[in-house]
Amino acid sequence: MVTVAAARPFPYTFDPATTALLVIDMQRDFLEPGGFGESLGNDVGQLRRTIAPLTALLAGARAAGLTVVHTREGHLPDLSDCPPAKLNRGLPSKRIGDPGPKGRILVRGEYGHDIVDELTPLPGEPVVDKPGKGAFHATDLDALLAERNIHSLLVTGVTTEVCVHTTVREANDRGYECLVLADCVGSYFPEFHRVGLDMIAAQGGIFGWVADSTDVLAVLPTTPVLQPSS
Ligand code: TIU
Repeated sequence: MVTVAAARPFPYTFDPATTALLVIDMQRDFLEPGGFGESLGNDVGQLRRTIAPLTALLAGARAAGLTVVHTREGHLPDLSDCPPAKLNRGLPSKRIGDPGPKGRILVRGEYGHDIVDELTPLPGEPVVDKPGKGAFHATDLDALLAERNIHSLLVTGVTTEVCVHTTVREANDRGYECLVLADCVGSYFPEFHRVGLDMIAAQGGIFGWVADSTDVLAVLPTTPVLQPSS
């Protein structure tokens, strides 16, 4: 067991062998111009500060032998898995499925839907495609984690108050202990980011814990932990 002493609201203890690094929706559609994020009127540059610390954390997690799981938000080409309420919500300049400079917006298989080059998954790392904001909704994430005996999640990705928050709430209700890495999650709205993190750690850690990635890197083993046999 290792402990992140600086976590708030109190130290976070985890067993690296039963912990996964969850990387949520680090897709070009959210982080680069011409995608879904920009079509909603957002400044995608706000999210890019997460890439460098997340690259370092990913390297540390891989060296420690942690399970690494990536997610991507997106839809089938015929949009049959996109509820009309989601398709029509907001006043986007382009809607989900419309053609854009990086391919059809938020559609699986398109260039913009995939993960940014800096954080490309390694072969063997699960990539969970999700139609919703939460990573557990309509996916096999819970089964995939159970199969690997995962009980704790180091949560990273975008955006803090949307897909990260939804996923942390889902995970908390399913019994996972979530540590959200403040510098590895990002929002188009700095104030939502700050308050979103405060919400997680408030009330004695109502949804989980919050810390910086350097606090985790300082305690991660530098050689691979043995994965429990499955
Ligand atoms: N719009 C926004 O902030 N986020 C999303 O639509 N999806 C994710 O957070 N991944």
